[in-house]
Amino acid sequence: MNNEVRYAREGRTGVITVNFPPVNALSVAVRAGLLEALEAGLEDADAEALVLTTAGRTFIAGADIREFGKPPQSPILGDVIARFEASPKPVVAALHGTALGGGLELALGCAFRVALPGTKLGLPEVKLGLLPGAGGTQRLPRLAGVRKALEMITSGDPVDAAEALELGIIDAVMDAPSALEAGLHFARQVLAEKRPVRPARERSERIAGTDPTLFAAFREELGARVRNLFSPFRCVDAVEAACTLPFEDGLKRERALFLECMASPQRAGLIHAFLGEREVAKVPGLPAGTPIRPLRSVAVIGAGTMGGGIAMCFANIGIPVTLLDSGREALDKSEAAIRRAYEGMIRKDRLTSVEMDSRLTLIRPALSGQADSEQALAEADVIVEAVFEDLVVKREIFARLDAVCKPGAILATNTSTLDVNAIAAATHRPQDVVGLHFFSPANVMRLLEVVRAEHTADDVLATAMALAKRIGKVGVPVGVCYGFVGNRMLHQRGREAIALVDEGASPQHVDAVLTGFGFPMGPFAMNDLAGLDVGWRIREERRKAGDSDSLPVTWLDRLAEGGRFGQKTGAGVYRYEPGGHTPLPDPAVEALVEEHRHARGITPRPVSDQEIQERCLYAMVNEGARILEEGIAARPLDIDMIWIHGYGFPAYRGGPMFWADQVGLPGILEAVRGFHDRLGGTHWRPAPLLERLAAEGRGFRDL
Ligand code: 3H9
Repeated sequence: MNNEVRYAREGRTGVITVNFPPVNALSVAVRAGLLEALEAGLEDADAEALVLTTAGRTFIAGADIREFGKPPQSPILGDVIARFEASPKPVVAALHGTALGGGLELALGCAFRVALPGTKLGLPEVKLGLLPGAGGTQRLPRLAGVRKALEMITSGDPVDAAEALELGIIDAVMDAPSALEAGLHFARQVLAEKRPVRPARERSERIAGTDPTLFAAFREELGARVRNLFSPFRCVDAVEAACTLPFEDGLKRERALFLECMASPQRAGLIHAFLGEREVAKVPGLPAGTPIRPLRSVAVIGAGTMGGGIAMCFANIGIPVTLLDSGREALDKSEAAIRRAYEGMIRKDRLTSVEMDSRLTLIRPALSGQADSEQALAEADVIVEAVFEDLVVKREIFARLDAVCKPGAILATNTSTLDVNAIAAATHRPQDVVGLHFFSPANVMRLLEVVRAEHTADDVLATAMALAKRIGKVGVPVGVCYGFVGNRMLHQRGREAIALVDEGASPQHVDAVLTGFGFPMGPFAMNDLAGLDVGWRIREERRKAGDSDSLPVTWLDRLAEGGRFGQKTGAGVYRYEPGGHTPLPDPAVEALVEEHRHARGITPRPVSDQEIQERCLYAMVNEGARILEEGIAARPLDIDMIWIHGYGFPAYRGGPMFWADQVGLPGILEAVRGFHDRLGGTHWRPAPLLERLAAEGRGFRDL
């Protein structure tokens, strides 16, 4: 027997224990160990029943993701499960923590399932671009019914033990000191009652007579939600096979569909996104055991939309926050906005009113300069400054924080563009200063760029990364430069989007190509949502500062000058019905664009979908390569996580740098060179890193 799976006996019950930290994933060693342990249990004459359990914090969380993409090794999971299902001795799967994917599939192959309260059970394969490939699509509908199985398998969302019991997925929920004890107790009952075993494969009552039109209707529903995805539709095909084919044939169909998903680029992208989200927290060069500073109370300076959203992030995890502003009106408005946001969550069943009340009591508005707000600043472990983008104002605030805050407090700025080194230099403790760049709405968006300035101490960076995790964000470390990583790349995409319209495309054409690529929104619809005034002010500032990368005045600036600020004014690049959010093409914008072209002597030409996609996305990839060269992002995956979690880059494409590797760097380089020759501009000059990797036949993945 191997180290990962052990067999022992407790009274009349044999116990198979999987011990493969961190999540008992079904690696090849675990699969082999399971078969050996089962064999030992069947040969053990004194064992009349068997319990399958796991060590550590969770039951089996699925197949071992790290084996995907490599040739499959025997024994395959489906065969292991078949052996458990055929066991002449009843096997009780004892579940705790999470029973997911292949882990739940193995449990479904056991004679009985018992779970501790709070256990989560699910088939999340679809979130990795896969489908349950070890019988889950065949056994779950037989236990839980077809509609519920379709919902669980295509959403990937788990159910808790109580619901699983109600649905018939498990046989009991037991409040025992451990899953093992629950399993042993249940096994004793089975033996005492001589309870008959009815394997899932033999149960057909819940699938018999399924209305065949259910599947077409379900596909249609899915089409509206996840039109670009491959695996959810294969999940439906597999569940349909459970209802139309004999069990063994259904398994074969499931396996074939699983292999199709495994071979799809979406699977590769989604697994890169899954692993990347975890990898990004491990900051290169930051020792694993770096101490973390305390996080017991927070002060947020500036009660605008950002400040309010940031305060909510901390209140949501039970940390008291003082929200400071120099104006009473701003504080009142912010309080009302925070309440409205929580009420919205209640309406969507994501929060109870009791939870809302306790969160609201944790957020304490305070007028700056008053004794109570000074005291809150003096006592806070972390202070997040979120006032408007003005370096002089921010430096004044940091100088004051330096005078008021306790030693060791972390002084964070939420700037999206300004130089964090210059802000840190306004204090005598630059080691305690870090950038925390939240994205709007701060309480919703998962990305947090953690800006490491020149003197930021290791433990401050480590604390900022830990803080991101605690408030449910994906923290990504970045260096100091204009716009950091996300906005710097966005600037390049925006430049191309505007220029494409100058040359003849319509805004809706540009948006349609990028939503077709998988973004939830095109660049212009996004501008309208964020407010055209925001980008306009930034472009004006950059022009005034003589920034070499600034854009000339464009039709987009003209729209903002005319008071079209986007959704909030009912008109921007698009027009909106009163109170509506659907972007509608506006002839007034067409006329303005036409006028702008005329003034610049441009004759509009047809622009292809391919050109739109390449110019918008290759401009980002080229800039991403520069960002890597400069060390502003340490790894390509950091850029990928920023774009997936902050800008809606489709996770199934893995992020811009992962996607670029899949497209092929030589082809991208050739196109970039072509754009440079045709359009000019330093931004189209190929990044040396892109040139080097393409010449060496390597990809960003090899860095
Ligand atoms: C499948 O089962 C296919 C089958 O149908 C068919 C086969 C034929 N494998 O998330 P955490 C690592 S597909 C390998 O931070 P948490 C993870 O990378 C699978 N490693 O912890 C991390 O590593 P590190 C279906 C895995 O407590 C560490 O464990 N199953 C796997 O926040 C801790 O992870 C799933 O999709 C894995 N399967 O959450 C479940 N899972 O420490 C995916 C995790 O080096 N997993 N790791 O960074 C999860 O949803 C969460 O990890 C879980 C724990 C809820 C279990």
